[in-house]
Amino acid sequence: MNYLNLIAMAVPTDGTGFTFWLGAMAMMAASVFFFLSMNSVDAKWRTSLLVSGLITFIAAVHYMYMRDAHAAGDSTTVFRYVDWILTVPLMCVEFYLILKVAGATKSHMWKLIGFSTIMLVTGFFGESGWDGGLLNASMWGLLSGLAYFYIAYEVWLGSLKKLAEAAGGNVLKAHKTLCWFLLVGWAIYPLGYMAGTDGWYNGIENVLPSMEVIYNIGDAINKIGFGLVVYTLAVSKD
Ligand SMILES: *C/C=C(C)/C=C/C=C(C)/C=C/C1=C(C)CCCC1(C)C
Repeated sequence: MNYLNLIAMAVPTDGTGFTFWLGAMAMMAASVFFFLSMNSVDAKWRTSLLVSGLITFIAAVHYMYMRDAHAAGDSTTVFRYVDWILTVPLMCVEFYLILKVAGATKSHMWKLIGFSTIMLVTGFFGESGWDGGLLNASMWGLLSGLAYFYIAYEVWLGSLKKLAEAAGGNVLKAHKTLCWFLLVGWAIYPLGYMAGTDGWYNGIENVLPSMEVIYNIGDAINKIGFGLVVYTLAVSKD
């Protein structure tokens, strides 16, 4: 039986499978939208829209693989983390492009990329059960969380905040939006991690949706939602 038949059978009974299917479609549609919008905005925003489209395009491809893996009953962890290790640094590039007008430098960008890489690699070790002794899932999750907090700190209260405040106006507004995506949007992921791994937080999976569904919601908000914020910025006349 081919995957298409499997999916057709799974959709009515497998809500998680359906969110992969919906995710793939939404990411594809968003990519087309961002790419086609590039020509109708001011030149200074074109790269940002291009990056938004690349992020959702890379995700769309991985969602198709994850959809099929899930339908076949296989793990999606590797596809998930390959997707993130490509798209999260691109999101850091996006943050940098938005704050560049305020004076953000390449070194800010590399710092964000560096810490987000640490965040993802430690998360991957936790999910793949690497070590399992002292370095169990909750320990890896803690290390990953520290890297995440550092990123949030740097953008919310650190040097990037000072730059945005000095710039004022639309840049400051864009910075505020970015801050909330980082604090609320990115915080969806550790919830998914806790729902899908073992640790002091065991039992949380009883009150939360599954890890996969939580990650899919997070990706929709952060990849498509954030791209739409960039689009709104790009078409607004200042
Ligand atoms: C498009 C994909 C995005 C924006 C992915 C973001 C992922 C995270 C912010 C993941 C964070 C994690 C923690 C803070 C702790 C537990 C392990 C992770 C990797 C799920």
